[in-house]
Amino acid sequence: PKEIFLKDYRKPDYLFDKVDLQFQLGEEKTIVTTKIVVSPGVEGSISAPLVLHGCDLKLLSIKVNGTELKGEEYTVDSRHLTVSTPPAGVFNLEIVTEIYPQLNTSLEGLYKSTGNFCTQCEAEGFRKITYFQDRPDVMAKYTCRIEADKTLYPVLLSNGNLIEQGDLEDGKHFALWEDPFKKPSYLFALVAGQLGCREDSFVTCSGRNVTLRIWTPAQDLPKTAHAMYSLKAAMQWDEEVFGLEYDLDLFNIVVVPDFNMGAMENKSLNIFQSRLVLASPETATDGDYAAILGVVGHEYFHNWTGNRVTCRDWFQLTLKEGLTVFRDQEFSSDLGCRTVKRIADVSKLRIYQFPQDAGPMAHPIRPHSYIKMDNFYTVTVYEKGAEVVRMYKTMFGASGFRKGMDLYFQRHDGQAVTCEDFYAAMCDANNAQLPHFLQWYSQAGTPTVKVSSSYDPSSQTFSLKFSQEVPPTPGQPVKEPMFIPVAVGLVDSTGKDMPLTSVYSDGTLQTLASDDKPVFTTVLQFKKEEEFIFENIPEKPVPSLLRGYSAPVRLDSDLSESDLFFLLANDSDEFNRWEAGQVLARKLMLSLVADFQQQKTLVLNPKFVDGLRSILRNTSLDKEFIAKAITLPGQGEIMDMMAVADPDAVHAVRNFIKKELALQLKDDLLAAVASNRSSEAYMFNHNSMARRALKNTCLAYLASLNEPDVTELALHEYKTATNMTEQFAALLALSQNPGKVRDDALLDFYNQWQNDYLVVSKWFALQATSDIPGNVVNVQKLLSHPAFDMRNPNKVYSLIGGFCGSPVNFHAKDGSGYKFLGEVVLQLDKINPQVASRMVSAFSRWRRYDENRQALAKAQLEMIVSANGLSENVYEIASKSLA
Ligand code: HT7
Ligand code: ZN
Repeated sequence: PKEIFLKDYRKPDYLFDKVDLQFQLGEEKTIVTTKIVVSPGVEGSISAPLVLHGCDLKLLSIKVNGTELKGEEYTVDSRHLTVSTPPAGVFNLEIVTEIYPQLNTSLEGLYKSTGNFCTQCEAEGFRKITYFQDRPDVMAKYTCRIEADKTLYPVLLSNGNLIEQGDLEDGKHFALWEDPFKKPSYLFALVAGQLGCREDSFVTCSGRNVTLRIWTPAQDLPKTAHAMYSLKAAMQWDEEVFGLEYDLDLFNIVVVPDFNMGAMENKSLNIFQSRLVLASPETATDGDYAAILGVVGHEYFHNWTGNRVTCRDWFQLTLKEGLTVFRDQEFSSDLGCRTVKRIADVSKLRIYQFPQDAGPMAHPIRPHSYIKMDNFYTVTVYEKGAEVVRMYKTMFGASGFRKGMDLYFQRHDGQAVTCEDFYAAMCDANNAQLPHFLQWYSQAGTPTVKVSSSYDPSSQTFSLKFSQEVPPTPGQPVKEPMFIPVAVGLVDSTGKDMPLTSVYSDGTLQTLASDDKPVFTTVLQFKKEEEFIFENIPEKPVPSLLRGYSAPVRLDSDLSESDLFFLLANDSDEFNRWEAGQVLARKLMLSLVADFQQQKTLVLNPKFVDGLRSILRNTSLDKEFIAKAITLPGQGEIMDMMAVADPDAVHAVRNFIKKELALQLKDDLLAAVASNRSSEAYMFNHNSMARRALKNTCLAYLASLNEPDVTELALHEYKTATNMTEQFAALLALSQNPGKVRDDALLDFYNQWQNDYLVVSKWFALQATSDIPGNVVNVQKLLSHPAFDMRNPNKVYSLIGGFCGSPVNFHAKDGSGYKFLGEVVLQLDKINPQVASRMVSAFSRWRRYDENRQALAKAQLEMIVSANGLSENVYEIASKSLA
């Protein structure tokens, strides 16, 4: 397979000014006629051949300026169509291809999902529809005419405005769509099928009335209310926070059950997988509701960050994804609770991105090379990318960030640009120069920031010394220091923030505040080793470092255990309050893991129990914050901190702490469950969700005791629940312990929800992620459950992805988990390479385990790499994992 490099980027030889597409949709075949107005590119030489991408296409004809090309005038291979000597100047190209959407299980290009036609063109799916320069820097205005059977496909949608529709012979009809905005091919979309719509409208800040439609099979329409609410909230928010207004009179969202990722931001025709639109209190959890809000917002925000200003090439993906994730995070924060959202986002980064950054697939947020671009839609590009955008805001403040955004749109509307263009807009708008900051785009690996502190009572100064280390990653053995913004506050002995007046570093004194404008948190920016000395500090403070998680780094500070307990109880920065508890928990878990490995009796530090008890009893704290603060770090996080990851020891220790806490805090936990019951109708607002989160977290602790009274309690919660959030949490609590109660509850749940495929997916996920011993056998059985379907990515992610996320069973000593995944990957690869390669990623950190496990996982990877007909998607991940 061919590796593609960022350094080899060249502008396209030809420009496409106008693209007219015509689709004749049929049951056996679809005919696509593509008419393109082609002109020479800025750097293209006149005699350059015109090379078009194409994949799985049957070419029926090709004409230039109306004349059919002869065989010797073009060549076709499995990936390209090349016109050897195109005419000089502007010319018309017409290509007719035949495609077979009904056989397309890869879910890229044009395919069928439950009888309806739909498309997915990002990243390189358009080339499965027609021959094209399928790259994001080729931007054109499109029209799209769709012809199809009127009974089978009454709804015909594409991008832009509907300009004509009507009936044709033989029971067919047509629709003609025109998109007035230039766009790259990856934003093209088409949908045809039997769909109903929920319609609403939004009046933009300039007074334009926009029609909003959410399309779904008619029976699901009642479940689209929350998505519509989310869309309108997003439109409002983008106007208020960024001054960005929607630019067309129509915005469509279409729901499909079969979709490789979450959703897609096609211009004015977003396509979503069902899970991220459909919700009712009875069938969707608070987590689902929150995800819908975030993803509907995310796709809508792409209209400006991605569509109006797009990427020059796919290496720049983080330009649109990192920025748009940052925007959706801020949107959700503003509509909910900022601290809780920040905790959730940072946890996601630590649980998923840190391991990627420390493994064989580590790559910078802007990768240097790829074999299959699909493999780089990663937590690094998305979530770490969002953290990099967040650092601009941390450094320049909200108004400086807004100025940078304004300049970015002013300079680049309608263009395909690079990460440097975004950086330049931010710096220029703020009259700043931050050359080292660009390292964040090119260096992989999570930096570790070391901090040591000292207080000098005689001079009343407090010093913080920083140093950093960026670990080696594949292809990058040596790193340059990064530019890191660290938000800092100093907490006095009463728990209050000290006013920060001035700070020395590098021989310069910086005044931070005046008497009438006190400052309690400041952002220290450092590159290499640096010391910062705060003046006028009357007593020894406890430093609160990296407030709000101001940079995506691992922090290694010299804070003592008692400092951490103090911050857990007092820090005004709620994120750092949570963080102090997590640092304590991580230290505690690691030391108990060592005890477990040495077969010592496990004893839980009573101070930790006391710390969590006071959090649980603190009525002034937000309830969801409490739920998060009493939740232990995940098994993966702890394994990541070990020289050799030991899933059995980490699992045993986490369970031990959970049970011990449940035992010692039982009364408080019972009280929290009782006082957080409510008979109110389901509401999607922070207070109601926080109440449910706290109740469910406490119930899970209690059920871990596996005692008759708590089992009774969990059963009661299960039976009396009136919404999925509480019903599912109770089921989860009950299913912690193997036995009849668990089996009965799982069966009861399935019987109740068997006709709702989204709820059934949750049922698969719950069983797949279970840590009950020997769970691989159950998961294996579920593969042949009638409700499971290997062609539906959502079900695959629930069952197979879920299983790989349960360390103790996936990493079973006997290799049964690895064998299971190895077999499934090969099966899946034949159906859907993108999904198969996501699954094979679970093997990538095999070197982190003991020798026995390493050998077992490696054998599976070798088996996969040597399989006949393996996709490039899976090959790239598996071979890089073995390298
Ligand atoms: N921009 C969208 C990416 C996407 C995608 C990429 C590869 C294969 C399938 C895909 N479906 C959607 C989603 C987003 O980030 O908004
Ligand atoms: Zn996106």
